[in-house]
Amino acid sequence: MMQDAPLFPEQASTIASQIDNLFFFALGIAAFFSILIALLIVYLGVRYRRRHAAQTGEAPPHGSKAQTVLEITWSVIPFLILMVMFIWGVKIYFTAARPPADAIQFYVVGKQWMWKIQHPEGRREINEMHVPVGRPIKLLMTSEDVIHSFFVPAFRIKQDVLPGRYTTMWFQADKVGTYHLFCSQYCGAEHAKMGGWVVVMEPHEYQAWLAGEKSGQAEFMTGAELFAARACNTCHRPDTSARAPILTGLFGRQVGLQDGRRVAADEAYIRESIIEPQAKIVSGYQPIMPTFKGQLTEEDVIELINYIKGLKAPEGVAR
Ligand code: HEC
Ligand SMILES: [Cu+2]
Repeated sequence: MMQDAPLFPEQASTIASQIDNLFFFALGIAAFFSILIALLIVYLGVRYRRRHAAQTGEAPPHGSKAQTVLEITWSVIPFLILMVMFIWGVKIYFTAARPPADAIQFYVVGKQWMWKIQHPEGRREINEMHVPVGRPIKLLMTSEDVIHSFFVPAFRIKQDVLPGRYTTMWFQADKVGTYHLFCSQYCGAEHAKMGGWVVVMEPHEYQAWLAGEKSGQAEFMTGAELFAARACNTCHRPDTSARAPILTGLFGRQVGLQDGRRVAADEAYIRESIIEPQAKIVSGYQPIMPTFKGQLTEEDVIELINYIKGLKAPEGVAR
């Protein structure tokens, strides 16, 4: 309805209209009470104005039943209105915070001053993100330097991107088109230029795009190449766990630690195992793994995580 209003971005994701409805509800309530109060101020000012010089104010009657009823009314009604907003907001927040299980996972690395995107199939892009329409997309995001924030107004999603940590966000675009992407945390001199486009395509066009020309793709090492180049494979062997744990089937498993804790091997755990190996020692092993802090870019780390995720145990083989 407000497509043409310049301040009102297009709705292009499944959650956009839900967020807008809540926004307009809150705006409507605020406008209704602001106008009501403004009119009452004027009306009561005139109605109870001082009519002659000797007139003094009258104290309101205390403890009357009418007064008690009035006070309860003006407390309970706003309370109920706020509870409606609260419960409605929590419902939307829960949806927005939990990616569906079948979401396709993309990686995003923020860097002064660009967005680097990586597709699950390994395809990389800068300041452009091609996605299929009608599919839930999960973003696993981190920053190479300072705090950035990934913001797509048309999808009504925004999430800070932090150095040294993974944050996630998800969306499902429901309209083919090209939508603006911004960084919404001031991140240095060229912050204003840090943005790009999300290109939403029909699934078959997306497949064609993925398969299409790879020119302009910068050369980079894949996870498997990094695993060998960084000599991870001298300790982590697929056949023996003598020096280091076998990484096959690690992703998604529970890992027992030396101090008795058990942790889930998710992306954040694998990242920490590479950058800060001493933080969590796997039970039964010595802390001999060297740190790779400062030696790998966040994109390298993502490549390695992707590689390790792909090391699936063959059927029926217990680790
Ligand atoms: C010097 C031998 C050595 C090298 C080189 C090494 N690691 Fe390790 N790694 C270990 C040992 C020992 C452990 C178990 C003790 C610990 O948690 O630190 C481990 C633990 C891990 C874990 C956690 C495994 C689990 O079962 O929870 C991951 C993931 C990992 N390494 C990845 C890597 C990657 C990726 C590289 C290369 C960039 C690498 N390692 C290089 C020895 C090594
Ligand atoms: Cu930024």
